[in-house]
Amino acid sequence: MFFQKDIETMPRAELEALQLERLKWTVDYSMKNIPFYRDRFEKAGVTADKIKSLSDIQYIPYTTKEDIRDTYPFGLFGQPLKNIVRIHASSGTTGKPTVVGYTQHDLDLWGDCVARLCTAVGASDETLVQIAFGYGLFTGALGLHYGLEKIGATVVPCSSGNTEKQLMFMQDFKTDALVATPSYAQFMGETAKELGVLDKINLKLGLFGSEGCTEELRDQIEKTWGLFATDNYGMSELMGPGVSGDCHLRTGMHINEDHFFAETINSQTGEVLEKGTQGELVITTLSKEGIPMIRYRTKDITEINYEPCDCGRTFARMSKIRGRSDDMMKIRGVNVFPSQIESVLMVFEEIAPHYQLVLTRENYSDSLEVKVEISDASSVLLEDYRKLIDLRNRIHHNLKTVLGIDTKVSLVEPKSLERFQGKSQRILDLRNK
Ligand code: DLL
Repeated sequence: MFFQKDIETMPRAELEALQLERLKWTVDYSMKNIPFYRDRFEKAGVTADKIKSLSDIQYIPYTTKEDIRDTYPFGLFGQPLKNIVRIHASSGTTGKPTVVGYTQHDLDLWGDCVARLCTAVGASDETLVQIAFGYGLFTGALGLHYGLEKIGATVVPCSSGNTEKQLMFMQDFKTDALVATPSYAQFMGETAKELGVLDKINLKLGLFGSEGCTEELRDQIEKTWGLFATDNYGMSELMGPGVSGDCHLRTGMHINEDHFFAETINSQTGEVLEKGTQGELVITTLSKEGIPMIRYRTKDITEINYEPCDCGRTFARMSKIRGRSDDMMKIRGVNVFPSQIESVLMVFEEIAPHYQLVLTRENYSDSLEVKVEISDASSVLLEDYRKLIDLRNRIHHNLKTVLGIDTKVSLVEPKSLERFQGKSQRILDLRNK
């Protein structure tokens, strides 16, 4: 199913010609309207006229989150506030949030991009969908909200939290689809089980995103709910959700390439990588007016597949996010991503999909403790010391095989680790404490 079939299945040569035209427009527009870009491009000798092919993008400097912070709040806006109709912001853990603005034109495009991705996984005007992302400055809720309304779905803006009420609506409204972070979807499933209402709910589709979710965790969520779980990627700086998402075949997330140009780079050296190579995703917006982003370093690690998809879309597909270059933990010289740990943990039936990674430093040496929750169903294990030790040893062994380093595995009681209604925060870094 398509929302804008002509665009989504455009032959690649045509698509690339469109991208080139829009790239030139974006560079020209940004130079004319945004002093930050004008200064940068003048220094680098960049003008729209000099861009003759898409690969010429390599001569344009990168933009980073620090650039947005340094120009806080509106310094990168391409339009006066009179023409900005919406502002969102992402809550940074350090310093000022990053603030983004949208013109009406941007909001229309945003709605189209989200509508395409929701349609690609089977949402339609027959779908009743509950949005359990937090409404507010976060782009997730309103982004999905307007995209789903655009396809005529019946949208219930529940926001996050109030889990029991959400479960009641799911039963009473016969809700078909859920929009949430994967961790909150899993938590809602656990609560539904506890309340004995799981089999009274008939969710068919999960539109998940905004945080990493390994295939193993996705399988667990599907098993709990009996739904079809899909992954959606985006970030506020680029628009919000709607940058890329699964189609029904789930062989990678289709990038809305008529509005976003994607590259991968070596995050250490900044060198552009061969197409298809795993690296840090760099995105250039091609149509945005409110806050165009040129060669924005996302810090998210992925690889892009340019082969056409069996679904008929010609838009390239990016893999699930493998991690963030700044989430990568360097432990005694070894690079470790939380997603690797999650994949190992999820295959153990005795544990719940809840874990925490605690980093400490002693005598200049880093240690990683992996705290894992015993699942409710396996709580009998807590009475059997020998079995617990055996489970812990098996987890430790598998982690060592995959990561190549020793970790300390601690099994903790059911429901003792914190639950998240928004993005989960699983790393506790105490190394500088
Ligand atoms: O999370 C936008 C969004 C909302 C996307 C709802 C999808 C669904 P930010 O709050 O700015 O925006 O966070 C962006 O979240 O750089 C990634 O590290 C992470 N992220 C987003 N989607 C995914 C995903 C929204 N599907 C940051 N898988 C990004 C893994 C994701 N990580």
